Amino acid sequence: MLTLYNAATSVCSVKARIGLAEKGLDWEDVLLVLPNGDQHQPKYRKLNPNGVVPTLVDGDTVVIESSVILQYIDDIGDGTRLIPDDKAMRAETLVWLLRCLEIHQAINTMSFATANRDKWLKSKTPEEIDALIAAMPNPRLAAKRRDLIDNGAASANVEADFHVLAGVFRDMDAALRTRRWMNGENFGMTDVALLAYIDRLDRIAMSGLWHNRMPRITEWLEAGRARPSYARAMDRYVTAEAHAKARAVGERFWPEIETRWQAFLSSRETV
Ligand SMILES: N[C@@H](CCC(=O)N[C@@H](CS)C(=O)NCC(=O)O)C(=O)O
Repeated sequence: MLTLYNAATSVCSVKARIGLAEKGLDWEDVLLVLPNGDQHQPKYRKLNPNGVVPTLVDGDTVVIESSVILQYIDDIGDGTRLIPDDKAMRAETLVWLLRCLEIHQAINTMSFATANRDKWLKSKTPEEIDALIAAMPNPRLAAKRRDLIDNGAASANVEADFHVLAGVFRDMDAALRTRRWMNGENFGMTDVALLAYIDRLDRIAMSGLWHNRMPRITEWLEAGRARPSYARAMDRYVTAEAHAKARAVGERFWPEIETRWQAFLSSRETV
């Protein structure tokens, strides 16, 4: 039996769960509570020295990094291959899997500049926040987390990650103009890899980043959400009430993000 160390609402965990469900694989969950710092417990850090979820354990094999986990489960599962056979499409897919590292960081920035920051500031003492940040093993990511907690949507990280997101939306829109899914006529690895990230932005009320200019991305998101794998990966982990709460919090921050996003788009147009 596969064991997935993951967290209920974590985007990378949802991504791994969608992949497992698409492949028709069974797994057992070990659910970590990230705001409690479970990811920094020594026993978990032996599995994942980066102190992040998800981690997949298959017997003696420990696999970290959500995009690598997707490739691993594609290799062990019997179901339809997620990675395309076509060489060009496969190369494109691998580039998307590499891009996921920065895409995840951009989604993390948008979450911690808004809804997650709000939650932390309301539920934790400054000392608890300091301790959680100090426990992060990567000093660069810890400095970013500090900046987002201190500065919220005004953080320079928000603008930097607008560049990443703008490129993602541009390339998704271009691909979806020519085909039904990111992987072609069939749902595949790139779709699995991207769904949880775009889903998160929408869940925290930020679909305005793309929707008016690129409605195809919303159509793709809705089609992905309609798949049984999405329900399997999401429904038993996140309640409708929790989704509604995340959206309501996100809506409070959207006007500020939207103002910065529009300024960012205008500045690009004038370059
Ligand atoms: N590149 C990693 C990123 C993993 C990651 O950062 N996961 C987040 C949740 S989506 C996490 O565990 N955060 C814990 C923390 O920030 O302390 C992957 O794709 O697996």
